[in-house]
Amino acid sequence: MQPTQSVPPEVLISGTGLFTPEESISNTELVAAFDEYARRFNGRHAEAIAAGEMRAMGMSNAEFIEKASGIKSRHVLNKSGIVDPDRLYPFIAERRNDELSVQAEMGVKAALQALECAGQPVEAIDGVIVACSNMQRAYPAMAIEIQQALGIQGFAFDMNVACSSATFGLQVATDSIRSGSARSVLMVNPEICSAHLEWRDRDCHFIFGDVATAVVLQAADLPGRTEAAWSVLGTQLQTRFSNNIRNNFGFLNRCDESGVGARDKLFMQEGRKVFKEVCPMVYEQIGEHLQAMGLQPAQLKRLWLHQANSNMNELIARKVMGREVSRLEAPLILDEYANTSSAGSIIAFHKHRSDLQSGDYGVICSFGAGYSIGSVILRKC
Ligand code: CO8
Repeated sequence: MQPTQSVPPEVLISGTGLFTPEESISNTELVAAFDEYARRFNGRHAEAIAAGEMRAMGMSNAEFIEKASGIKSRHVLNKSGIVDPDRLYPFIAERRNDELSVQAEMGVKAALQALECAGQPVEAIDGVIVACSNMQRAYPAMAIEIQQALGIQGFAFDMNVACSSATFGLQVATDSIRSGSARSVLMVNPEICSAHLEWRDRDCHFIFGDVATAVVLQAADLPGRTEAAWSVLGTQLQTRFSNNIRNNFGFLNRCDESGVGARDKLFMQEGRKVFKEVCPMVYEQIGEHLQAMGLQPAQLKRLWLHQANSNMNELIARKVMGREVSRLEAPLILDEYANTSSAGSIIAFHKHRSDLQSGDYGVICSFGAGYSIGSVILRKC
């Protein structure tokens, strides 16, 4: 008997979901709270500042923020704590172990929308991946909690590749379906960036927001609402170590009391260096990835890019396409959401794909800490 050769199934993205927190902070509100904090700080330390023993805190500026980053506002789980000049970080109450955790709750909201969009019953899902920058606890995995909350069988696990978690998650899900270890996978990106941002540092206090996104991937021959789905043609991942975006928070912290509460236990970056070093890596990767798939940049109808900085996205899109690129072709969502780490490119895909036609090509591309870059080339079914 001839051995049968199994052909890996075509993998589709058949649904996406988005949970947006109700509360939002404009640049003006954020700057007012920061400046008040800075004035009080400078007042408390007036003598030391006058004696040259301490540097006065500089004021923030809403125009600078919008010009340097493109960000106008950010959605957050809790606004009152962040805009309180005596605090400048969110209030997020602890929950009992028998309650759904905050991160799982926002993930479930996005996941339900994605399942509805895909027309998939929970029984059809074989695996759940939570892919995001920071987990609210070490274990058990948030993905397993979401799996239980939704009544999904099979497996679930968490993974973290910072801002590139979602594209890396898309590759893992695609590979699982191609290899036959799952027929359908739910990938969720619940990002609570507000809890690991230093809102008292003017260099970065404007950068992040909170959100959750979810994506359903499935084998093309599974039933569902696949007529508006996107075929995953290829995924490409790249990592290169850098200290330019770093957060040293972790379980080893208590083993050396001298570092507890120090600045490096929250998000830190060398923004200029990141901008300069990451942009070429991204546009070169997208170019190489397209070439490997036998595609020309001119065939790309949309670039759903990571949402960290509008100037960065304009540069990357221009270099990929070899011409100026419109906001329609490379949509921006960071003006309203700020940087939502792994969720940014997925929000762009969620909100800006319905006008595209059957056979159109697009790329989801993330980039960030690690450094880590992921590109996912799609064709509309
Ligand atoms: N108001 C007024 N002035 C300011 C402010 C402010 N808020 N902030 C800085 N300035 C001043 C600076 O002090 C500086 O003054 P001087 O020239 O006197 O020294 C001047 O403005 C210029 O500052 P910068 O050089 O820092 O300004 P840039 O033009 O470089 O803009 C950006 C800063 C917007 C941060 C920009 O560099 C940028 O966006 N870089 C790319 C960042 C990026 O892509 N990072 C990757 C994403 S992060 C990630 O991967 C996720 C990690 C995990 C999630 C963590 C969640 C918390």
